Amino acid sequence: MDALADEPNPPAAKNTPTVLQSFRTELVKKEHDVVDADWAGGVPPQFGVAPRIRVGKNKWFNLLWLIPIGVLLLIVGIAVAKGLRELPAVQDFITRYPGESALPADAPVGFPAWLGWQHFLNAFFMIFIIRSGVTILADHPRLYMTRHSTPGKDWFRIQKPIPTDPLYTAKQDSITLPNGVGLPGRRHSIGLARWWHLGVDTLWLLNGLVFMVLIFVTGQWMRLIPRSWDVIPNSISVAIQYLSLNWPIENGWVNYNSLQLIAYFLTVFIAAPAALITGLGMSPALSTRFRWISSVFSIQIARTLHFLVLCWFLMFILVHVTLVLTTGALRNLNHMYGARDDGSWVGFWIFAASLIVMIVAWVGASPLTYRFPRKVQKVGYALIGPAQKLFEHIDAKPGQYTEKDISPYFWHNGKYPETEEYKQLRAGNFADYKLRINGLVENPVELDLAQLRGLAHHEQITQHFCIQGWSGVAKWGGVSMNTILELAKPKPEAKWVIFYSFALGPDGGIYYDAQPIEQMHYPLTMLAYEMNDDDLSFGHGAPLRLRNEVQLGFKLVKWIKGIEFVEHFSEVGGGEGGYNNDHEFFGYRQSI
Ligand SMILES: Nc1nc2c(c(=O)[nH]1)N[C@H]1C(S)=C(S)[C@@H](COP(=O)(O)O)O[C@H]1N2
Ligand SMILES: [Mo]
Repeated sequence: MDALADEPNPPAAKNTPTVLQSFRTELVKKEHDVVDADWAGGVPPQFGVAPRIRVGKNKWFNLLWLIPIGVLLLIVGIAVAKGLRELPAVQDFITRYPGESALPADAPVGFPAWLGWQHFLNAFFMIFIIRSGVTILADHPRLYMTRHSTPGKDWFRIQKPIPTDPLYTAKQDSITLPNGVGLPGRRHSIGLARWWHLGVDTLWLLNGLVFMVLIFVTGQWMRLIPRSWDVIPNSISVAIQYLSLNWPIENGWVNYNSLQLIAYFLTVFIAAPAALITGLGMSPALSTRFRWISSVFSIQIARTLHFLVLCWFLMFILVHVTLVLTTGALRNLNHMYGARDDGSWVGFWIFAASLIVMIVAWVGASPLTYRFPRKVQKVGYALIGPAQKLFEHIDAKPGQYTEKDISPYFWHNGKYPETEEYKQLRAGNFADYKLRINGLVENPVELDLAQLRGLAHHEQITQHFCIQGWSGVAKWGGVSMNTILELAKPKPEAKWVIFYSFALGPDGGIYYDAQPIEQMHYPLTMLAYEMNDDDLSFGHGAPLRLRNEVQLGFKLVKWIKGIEFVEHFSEVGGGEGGYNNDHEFFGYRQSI
């Protein structure tokens, strides 16, 4: 079928010198090799506020108040528990439920050395995962309960309320983290943070998998999974004993007390898998494929739960470390670090050595990331890239929503076009606009807006996933990329498609992005000139923008002026497959 059958004005003469001209010369080739003061166009630091949660409609509760409130509750709790222990009924209860649930006779005693290694690696990986995770949160420092990231509807924020400027961008909203907290922590360093987060995640999950296999092979699982309901009264008994400051007898080498058992069980079998599932719940490709799950368990719910899992881990680490050190530190350290049950200093020294390794890694991670960002990008991609590639092959077709799902507010993002070329086109209502399509195609063409509108109209209601964490559903109208392919006829060598923008990126040079040609055939890949039944606005990319629903938002180039088919993106710009990849170390496959 001829895609231009109904087209009154045939496309402009082909093979003229302009239609063949590439936009590559407008890219800035200079690659960043360090992260310094010019990072992200010299974006100045901007600090957020202490964490706040919403109470009621417009009141915000500063979570720092939890510290004095917690101390107060602890004091009250101690007083109550001490009082309770005077009561004969409570004393009988504690005698009946001293705090441990019986283990089967064949349960293993003590801790093997592999467990100590796993415990160390787990803690070591968690340092990077937590710090880079907080950096990712800092890039959109708000949490929501629905898929719409509507200003004023956030339930949690570490940033001031959103200003009223209608063109305020999500990038403007990002915050800097104090040194040593984030990884790397600088404002809008999400590209590098994601390599740390997703890269180390794979190591952490691998370590967890080995752990799961080994505990079931060796019988250690019996010590981690409650086997009888008496863990409930036993854990209440333990809680009273701890709170009354008359602590239960330590028997960790053989059996955990019930409170400890429940805490470990929840951490290993609930929190850790929940971290993985809620993390995947934020993936554009998976959410699009499994839209029926994503309808309920939207990216924002996933993000909120992912954050609550973090809170659980932080609380667990605090209580766990405190109790290990206050309930017979030397013996406890021997258990986990020395695989022995005595009062010697062996475990302590191994622990001290491991602590030094962790501190050095903690202190060195951000400076090394700023010094060798390209290496972080490469290693991160080596670790998580295969999964990202796999999810790209997922069918995006199910990812459509209905009119009633359209978000009341859709964030703006990126750097607006300020060039003379664009200003003039806009002033003339884009009458002189031409989309230039060339490269490895049989039929290089230039299309003006009337011609684009004359092509088969395609509409979709889909969800946008910004790398920073906000999301929104909108209706897009325009031309399917399939129609464009039919028209331009890519040659067999064309494997990647480059989209060029009128807008410059923060470091100069025009914004661009490379997409695999395979995805240009996906049913939800299109060029949009309409949004929510209106002409595409300036802020959202007028006159033309890309939609590809298996990818994150930054790949969806706005203010498109040209499309070039190439063999490989390494020929273009800094060679990393996109503006953000060249300049801010993002990845070129962003299905998760
Ligand atoms: N030319 C250009 N396109 C761009 C950007 C940009 O900075 N320049 N930002 C991207 C990012 S990070 C996102 S999330 C989406 C935002 O689209 P919106 O402003 O319509 O929400 O546009 C993408 N396209
Ligand atoms: Mo984005």
